[in-house]
This record gives sequence, C-alpha cells and structure tokens, in this order.
Amino acid sequence: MKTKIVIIGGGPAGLLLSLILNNNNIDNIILEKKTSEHVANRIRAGILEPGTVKLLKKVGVGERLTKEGLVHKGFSISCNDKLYKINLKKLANKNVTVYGQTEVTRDLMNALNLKKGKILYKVSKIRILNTGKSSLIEFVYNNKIEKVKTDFIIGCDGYHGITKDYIPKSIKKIYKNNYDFGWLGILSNTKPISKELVYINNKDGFALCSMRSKTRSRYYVQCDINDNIANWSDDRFWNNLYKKLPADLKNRLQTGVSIEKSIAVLRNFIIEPMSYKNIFLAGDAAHIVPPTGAKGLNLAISDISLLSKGLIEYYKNSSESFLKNYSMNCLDRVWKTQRFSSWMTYILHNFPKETAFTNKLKQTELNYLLSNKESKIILANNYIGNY
Ligand code: RFL
Ligand code: PHB
Repeated sequence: MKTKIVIIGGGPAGLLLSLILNNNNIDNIILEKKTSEHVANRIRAGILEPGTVKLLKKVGVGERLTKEGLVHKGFSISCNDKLYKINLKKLANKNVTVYGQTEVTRDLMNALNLKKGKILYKVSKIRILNTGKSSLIEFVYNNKIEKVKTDFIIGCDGYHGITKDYIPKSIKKIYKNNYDFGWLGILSNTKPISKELVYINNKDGFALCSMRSKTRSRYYVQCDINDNIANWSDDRFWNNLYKKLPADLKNRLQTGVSIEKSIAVLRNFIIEPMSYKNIFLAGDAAHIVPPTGAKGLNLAISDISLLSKGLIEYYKNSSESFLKNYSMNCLDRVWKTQRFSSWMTYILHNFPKETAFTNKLKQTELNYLLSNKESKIILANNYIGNY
C-alpha cells in the first residue's frame, strides 16, 4: 500500500483531519485500533467553542450541529449555596454550543463515508519502521501483516497511543501532573436541571450539571481517585449530587435510570515538541487537560486546523514553512488552555491535601472572581477560547 498521509487513531481529531484532506484531494488512510461502534459511542465532551463550530461548519459537517446543537449564552457557578451567572454573550460577545462528542464523531464518520474516506478499524500492532522523507508502517489487519508507505505520519491516537513513542527521548520533554480525585459521570434521559450549565463548588466537593439535549442530562460529581464504579448505585449518585446543589436548584432535580456511568481521571499532560521529522502529533496524543474548562476536544480541533493548513500548503505550494512552525504555533494555545483548565479545576474542586489556609485562599479567589467584572470578562473569554 502507498499513501501520502497515515493517520493513526480515528477519534474526532483523526476523522476531522482525514475529512479536510479528502476535501482537498490529498490521499490518506486512518488506522484505528477499535471498532467504529466503540469510537462513535464513547461519551465524552459536550461543549463546543465558537471557533470549533465555525470550523466544523466550514468543512461540511454543520447541518445537524446547526439544527440540534443548543446555543448557550452563558453558564453559572454555584458557591456558598448561591448561583452566579457568567453571561458569555455580554462579557465576551460569543456563545458556546452544547453538542456531544458522540454526535461530532458520527457527523465526521458519515461525511467521510460519503467522500469514500479510507478507515481501517480493528488494526493492531502498528510499528513505524523508519522516519525521515518518507516512512514504512507495519500493522496487523484481518490477521494479516500489512505494510504502507507514506510521506507523513499523524499521531491522533490519544493519551494511550503509540505514535509519541517514536519521538526520541533525547529531544522530547514531557510535562505531567495527576490529580488526587476523579469525575464520576452519569448520563440520563431526564430534563436538565437548568437551561444552562452549572459548575458547583461545595464544601463536599465539585459537581457539574450539564446536558446533551433538552431531554438528556449529563451530571458529574467529584469522587475519590481509587473509587470503583461498582460502588455507585444510581441512588447513591443522585443523593450525592442533590447534597451539593444550591438550595434554589434542589427541587428542580429530576432523577432517573443512568444510561451511562463512568469514572474519568483528571490529569495535565503535554509533550514538547509536537512533531519530529515526518511525525506530527495532534489532540489528546500530545496533550491532556482536566475537563473542568471543557477544552480537550476544542484543543484537538484547533491542532487539526493548523496541521491541515500545513499539509495543504505542503502539497499545493511545496512549502514546508507552516509545518515547521506547527509545534510552536500549537503549543502557545496548549499552554494557555492548560493554564485555564488547571485554574478552573483549582477553584472548583476540593483537594484532599487542602489545609484551612489553602481552602480559605481558594474561597477568596472565587469571591473575588464572582464580584469583579474584569475577572469575569477574562473567564468568559477563556471559556469561549479567545485567549
Ligand atoms: P481520542 O478521542 O482519545 O481518540 C484517539 C483514538 O485513537 C485510537 N487509538 C489507536 N489507534 C490505533 N493504534 C493505536 N495504538 C491506538 N491507540 C489509540 C483510539 O481508539 C481512539 O479512537 O483523541 P482525540 O481524537 O485527540 O480527541 C480528544 C477528545 O476525545 C478529548 O480531548 C475530549 O473528550 C476531552 N473532553 C472534553 N473536551 C471538550 O472540548 N469539551 C468538553 O466538554 C469535554 N468534556 C472530556 C470531557 C473528556 C472527558 N474524559 C472522559 C476524560 C469530559 C470528560 C469526562
Ligand atoms: C460535558 O457535558 O460532558 C461537560 C461539560 C462541561 C465540562 C466538562 C464536560 O467542563
């Protein structure tokens, strides 16, 4: 086999890149480890920045997003049992859109299908045999060893992927940080508690009231990092959430059977540089942010926007300058996003090692933020992705 670009990983980053390349007649193939059903049904992100929505529309996957996406003018933060509104529209003149990652993934898969995009599912044992002007990649598909020759290798294979291992240790620097708590998430076919999202800082920890539609809710509560999902009956979850809700919202909580329940770990992770010879990393393969700022998917899409420009420049104008600056250009946004997501995590969660002093300091930070228009303007701009 021979192609111009091999994309390892068919999550939202890989699918979007493949679609843009197909739109520009640049031959490429996605090698994905799991089945298409597994990829399409992974419940993750819910909030799209305006820049993300604009790009998805531009590449031709905006139809259902426009029809079904819920445009939110703001969100609320609850602390000390009070609700404080962050009006994104007024503070930063932009909205965010609620549209699940499952839907983004499905739209991208359908669009690629129409373009006769090439995706191999259930691929295993990918090995990059050489790097440089071109590469040979070996993998197992349908119990057979296959080889493909390619100009570029794009690692869109998430945090547990293998592409980043091919950047030599001598040139890569990894930054990481783990949190001592996780998020227990639940999806239920119940009416959301509020029209917009509510981030809750409570003395017993963090909670988030989100949604996927007007009839489907997504809730999270902070949990112990070593907790097991089997310990959490639906009743235990709803009781835990109910306790953390501000008084004004308590009687609006609609409970129901969970249709998905999982624990997510929170971490920061960055790899520098995000490229080496003809290998480029994008999305979760290169960086992970804690989900509190709703940024991971948005950041992955922003990487693909830059990378696709570089690859198009390379094939249409024989220019490598955009690709050469790819890592530097991405990392600027990556670090700003790390800063924002870490800060949101800090102000809204209970940290197990917190002292009376650090707790009081955090409450002061929250009070300062919520009583100060300039701080709220900065928060709003960060949330919509205008850094
Ligand atoms: P993905 O989605 O992890 O896809 C990587 C793909 O690579 C495949 N793969 C391999 N394929 C071949 N060979 C190998 N060796 C492979 N190893 C892995 C995998 O099977 C998979 O299909 O990465 P991508 O495309 O970079 O997308 C990133 C996003 O998925 C992620 O950043 C977001 O979900 C993060 N996130 C959120 N982001 C937002 O922008 N807004 C949100 O509201 C938001 N909420 C969230 C989130 C993540 C969460 N979790 C579970 C950590 C909420 C949660 C709870
Ligand atoms: C979600 O709906 O899954 C969601 C929303 C906002 C976040 C994180 C996750 O900050």
